[in-house]
Amino acid sequence: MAKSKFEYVRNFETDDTCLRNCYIVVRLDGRNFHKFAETHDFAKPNDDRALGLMTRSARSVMEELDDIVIAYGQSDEFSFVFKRSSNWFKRRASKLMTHVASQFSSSYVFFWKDHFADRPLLYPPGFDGRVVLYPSNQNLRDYLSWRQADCHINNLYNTVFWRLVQKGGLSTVQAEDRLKGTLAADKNEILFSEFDINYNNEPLVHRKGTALVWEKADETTTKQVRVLNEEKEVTVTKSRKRVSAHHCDLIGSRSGRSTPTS
Ligand code: DGT
Ligand code: MG
Ligand code: MG
Ligand code: MG
Ligand code: MG
Repeated sequence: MAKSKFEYVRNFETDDTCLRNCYIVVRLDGRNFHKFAETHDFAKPNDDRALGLMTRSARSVMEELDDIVIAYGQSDEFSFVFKRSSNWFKRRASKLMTHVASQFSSSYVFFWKDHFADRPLLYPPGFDGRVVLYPSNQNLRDYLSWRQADCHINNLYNTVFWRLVQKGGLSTVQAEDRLKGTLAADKNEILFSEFDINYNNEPLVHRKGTALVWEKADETTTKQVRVLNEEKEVTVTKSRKRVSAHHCDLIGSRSGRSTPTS
């Protein structure tokens, strides 16, 4: 078929192929979730319904899209790591990023009612996305450690901050002043001496975030079969891949590995 005279506009498209042999990381972050959390009365500092919905949406991304080997999420963000050899959508950054962002956003809305039964969704949430390439295993490990360290730092701060406000009778301004210049050890001490809280006993999902990985699990089912005109029941075991969630140190000692929560 002859090309139309308009065909040349295709040449304006830029090449955004991701460099080969690199891990492709897509990180999403909720748009203005400060307001979104306020509007929907999220519990402070952590709302387990909201965290559960983030994880459910990330699971949908892993199940529906190809080649994601691990995902890690905390607060209003989730990172998705594509395997180094992935050739999905010819490694085009915009295709990968927009598929992740739209699958995640539509899942967030689709599964909302399962997590917030008595709370209507008041306006459509959005998520930004970015693509980052990591050439080595060490770089990828450090990336995940960085996000998990962010989770830890914010959660420790928020845990003390909201204790001081909710139980300590301080205003938010006073609590902010009180925490100015404090180190992690000081915050742990405030929690322990004033509120009888050992930070290390706070829920793992809040302290460590959520890692999703593919795991093989044996599934056993029973089937009716006919053998030589006789009905027989046989058990069939199939190995299936499924996404499982962990709340543990992503990088560190081997003993840091937790048992899956789902
Ligand atoms: P952005 O990302 O620049 O559009 O703006 P934000 O407001 O989304 O800022 P960000 O992503 O740095 O911080 C996440 C916000 O989401 C933060 O204000 C607290 C809120 N948020 C996330 N998870 C929870 C939660 O479980 N409970 C409450 N109360 N707030 C949460
Ligand atoms: Mg942000
Ligand atoms: Mg955000
Ligand atoms: Mg964020
Ligand atoms: Mg099309």
